[in-house]
Amino acid sequence: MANDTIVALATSPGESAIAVVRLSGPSALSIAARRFQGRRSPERSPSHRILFGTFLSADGSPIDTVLLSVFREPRSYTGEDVVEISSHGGRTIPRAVLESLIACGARPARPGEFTERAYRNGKIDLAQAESVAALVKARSDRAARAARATLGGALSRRVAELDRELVPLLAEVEARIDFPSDVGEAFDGRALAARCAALAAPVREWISKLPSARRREEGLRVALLGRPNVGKSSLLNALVGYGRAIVSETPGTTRDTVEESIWVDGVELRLTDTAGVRNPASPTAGPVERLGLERTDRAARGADLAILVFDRSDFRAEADRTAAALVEDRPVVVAWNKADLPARGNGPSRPAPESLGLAARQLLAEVETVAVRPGGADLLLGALRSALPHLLGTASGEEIAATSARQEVLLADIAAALERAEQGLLGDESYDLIAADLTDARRLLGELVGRGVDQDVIAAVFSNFCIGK
Ligand SMILES: Nc1nc2c(ncn2[C@@H]2O[C@H](COP(=O)(O)OP(=O)(O)O)[C@@H](O)[C@H]2O)c(=O)[nH]1
Ligand SMILES: [Mg+2]
Repeated sequence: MANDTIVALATSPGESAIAVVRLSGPSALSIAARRFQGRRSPERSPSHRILFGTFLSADGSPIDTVLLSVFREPRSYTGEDVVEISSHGGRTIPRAVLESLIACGARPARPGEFTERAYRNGKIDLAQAESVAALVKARSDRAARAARATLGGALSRRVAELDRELVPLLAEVEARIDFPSDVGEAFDGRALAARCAALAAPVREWISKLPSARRREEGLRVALLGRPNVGKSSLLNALVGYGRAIVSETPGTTRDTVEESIWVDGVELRLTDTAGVRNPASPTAGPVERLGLERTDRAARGADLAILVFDRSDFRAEADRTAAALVEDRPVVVAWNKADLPARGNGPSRPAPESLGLAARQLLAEVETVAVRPGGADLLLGALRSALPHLLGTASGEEIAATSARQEVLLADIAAALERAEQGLLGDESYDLIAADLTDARRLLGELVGRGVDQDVIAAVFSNFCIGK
């Protein structure tokens, strides 16, 4: 039911200094009033006020002292009456507040239901609603900034601009259908085709920027790869700054993949330490090792960037080349580790990257490291920092936000429709078909911001949210 009053914990559950329970709907103020004891009742409070008092359980016993914020419709997140109750955090108090409100008639909210109500009440369009999820998910400052811009209507404005240019174009083509003689020779198919191309170009450019926008939103996945015992786990620990992964002299200690994040220049790097790469057909490879290798493989395939680690003091052509092969065509930073040790044997201690099957364009940097020495991974950290613009694009002007999968498909379809119209105009196709393509492009543009989107799609968008948003 759209008109009931919903409630959810808006902050993440678990130990925290404070927690916020959010209530929205026509009875938000009256329900809150029945559980709140303070100098002023929420029902008599003006909008945008904070009340101090005691929150009561269903049996009237005090749960906690709280701050209660009152937002009256329509000046609230959802557009309805909203009450936010800030209590102490932790596992018990917020749950008790929630239960007390539910006992009083509020219904537990579905995922994304607050934002869905904001959308349905016309506070935001669908693109803005989707950016709320993106904003909360963002794993870099730039992604957060871009999502905030979308929330502020940047994407909606882009859509409106494209549409504004599309409308007269469509009108001209339609005029040709309706009154062919009126337009006559003045009708210039080539000029119109050029206008279609000029509309498709920014959409294509937009699409081309999405992969780096996606990386900014999700953070960079960085896999540490190399044969056993070269110092991958030690390097992860050095980067993270404490003993996260088990380091051992016994090769093959890391069987599972270990994930740890570091933030570099406002970007989350999601480091994955992997089991060393050995020949999986080796007779010594037991089932656990095989599993570890499968996970290594998966981490390598999912990585945006590989840190390929070699033991500079002990390069082993075959095993090290097997590890290098996992990198495939991904960007790579090579770490020549154990730079403190003298080279063993008499081969070259640092073979050329090309001899390892790495292409010059994928090799972002080569550095020497001493994972076990304080500061010994600083060069690696510096190389990662320098690699960021390459992987994430340089910041320039208005930041492109990662779109939802739904929007990405729409953008591709819009570009395709515009290009079909362009080709049609150049090929003297029937104006009905050209008009249909342009009409399609307009409809798809509208769908980007939620116009004419059917209920199932809207439900799917909000089901991806978490509860309380
Ligand atoms: N001398 C020296 N030893 C290192 C260095 N990095 C790692 N080690 C040692 O090499 C061994 C294997 O390291 P580990 O991080 O477990 O390697 P992994 O199998 O690649 O994860 C351990 O004994 C580490 O202390 C280094 O830069 N210099
Ligand atoms: Mg290890």
